[in-house]
Amino acid sequence: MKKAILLLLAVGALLPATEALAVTKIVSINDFYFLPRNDTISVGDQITWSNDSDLSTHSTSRAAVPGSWDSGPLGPTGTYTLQFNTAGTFPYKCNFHPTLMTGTIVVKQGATPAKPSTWGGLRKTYRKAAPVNKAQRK
Ligand SMILES: [Cu+2]
Repeated sequence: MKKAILLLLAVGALLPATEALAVTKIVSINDFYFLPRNDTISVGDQITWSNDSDLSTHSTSRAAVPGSWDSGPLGPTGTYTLQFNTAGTFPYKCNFHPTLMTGTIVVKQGATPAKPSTWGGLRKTYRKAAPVNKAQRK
């Protein structure tokens, strides 16, 4: 028993003491709106956009801002995940419906230490996108 406790203490000493867990929030893409439209997260957190519409192809994009993100076409069930490592306000839109579909991610300085990045503090993960049927584009 004493050995087990000592072993746990030794393992605990090797782990980082104050590393906060990153959170992943979901932004649902519906037919012609993002839900929630505006969201606030902490540095190091992730957003996963999920196309929950039945038929339409959408996207999440800040393509006009160099070094920012563009999911490309996301068909129904398609998702796109991005980790935000820099505090700031990030407005974005759907490239297919730019006047109807806009949203904003506000990233606040949190407990999670910022990780260095060579491209604007963003790290993207392309997970899955359903095949795009051009006839479905509106
Ligand atoms: Cu759209």
